[in-house]
Amino acid sequence: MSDLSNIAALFARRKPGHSLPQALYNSPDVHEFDLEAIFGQSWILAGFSCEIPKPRGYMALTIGRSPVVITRDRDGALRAFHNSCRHRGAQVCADGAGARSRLTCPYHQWVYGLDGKLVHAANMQASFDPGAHGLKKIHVEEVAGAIFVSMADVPPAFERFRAELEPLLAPHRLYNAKLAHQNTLVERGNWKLVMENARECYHCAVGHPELALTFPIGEARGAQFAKDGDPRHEAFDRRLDACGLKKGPHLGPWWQVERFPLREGQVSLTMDGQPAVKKLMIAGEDADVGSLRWAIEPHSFCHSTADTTVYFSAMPTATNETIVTCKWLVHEDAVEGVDYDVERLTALWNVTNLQDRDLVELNQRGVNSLGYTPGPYCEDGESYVVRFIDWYCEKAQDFIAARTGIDR
Ligand code: 3BY
Ligand code: FES
Ligand code: FE
Repeated sequence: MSDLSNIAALFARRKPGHSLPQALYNSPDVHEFDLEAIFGQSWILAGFSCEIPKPRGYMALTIGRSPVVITRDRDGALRAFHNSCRHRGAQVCADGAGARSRLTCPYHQWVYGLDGKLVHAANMQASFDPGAHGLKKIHVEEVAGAIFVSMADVPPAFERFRAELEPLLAPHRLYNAKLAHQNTLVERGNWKLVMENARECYHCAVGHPELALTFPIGEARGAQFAKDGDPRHEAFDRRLDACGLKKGPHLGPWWQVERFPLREGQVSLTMDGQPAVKKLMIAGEDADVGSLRWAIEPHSFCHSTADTTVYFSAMPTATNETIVTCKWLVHEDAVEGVDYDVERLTALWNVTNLQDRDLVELNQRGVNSLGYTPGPYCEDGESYVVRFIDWYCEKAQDFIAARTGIDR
């Protein structure tokens, strides 16, 4: 990593309540720093339990430039590893998911068990110790059918997050879900611009005419979905009580979990506001339960409506390039073409993500300008952006302080 004192100076210059100094959005050194200090030190929502079925499932993904693999053995236990061969480092499993009983490196065919142990390495000398060359473990946690991994030696404390997410997410029965569709978008923008855009709806009324039908864009300021005394919310609360669904909100240092009502008469985040899947994920017949928004710093948000859960994840791939992955989960018994249609299921987020990509790219082009000056966030409409940026700066400065003693 480059000289941390240069990066510390950038954070020292930032003005609270304002967008970041230019170099934090477009310097290659900061990109490298973010991969290690942020993506290397956080919990990442890797995907869902249903993507790694028992027995012998695996899922591989790349976090920044670190391939990781998550496995589930016959015993049902989840394990996660750096997906880098202990021979000469090749990526063992290509990104994606599937069923395998062994992980074989394509380069020289070293073979690993799903527990990460090296079980075969052809023609190695007698002095070679296979026991010392297993895949390197990383941390993994499972909450209500969602899988989180962390590459940190000591990851952020997880138990409060689990306790807050579990009771709200469990009724969506993600353990009984299947991945109906996933896709990716390459955005020519720094990951922080992608996330700033994803954390506000200040742009939504003009930027997302389709989303505006269902999403309460005027209210989406942050934790202020819940309004005491608002009759709509009181009716919503009664409805949730009747279904046994909890609302939150729970705001943690790196998460937000909250169920909120959609716009009047709308029951799902779809083009027409109606459910996209006939077989609901929650128990019962009532689909009018709003959306559970659960968002994790640094990279993701999900919306769980009665019929589907949609996942959005932003991964930095270069200083000014981010890959956005979107996944849609439906009930495992829902039949494509009968209970749902992929085009209808995915249409709203596809159009929204493309609109957001254009906004991110124009933001990056202007941020690159010789004329760029950090500007003030809207305290009301961009409160979750402020939260994200404050979290980012604090995490970065803690990382720098722990390694150099440079305090903010
Ligand atoms: O965090 C969210 O909910 C995303 C989705 C739509 C707009 N944005 C604020
Ligand atoms: Fe994996 Fe050689 S790098 S077997
Ligand atoms: Fe948007």
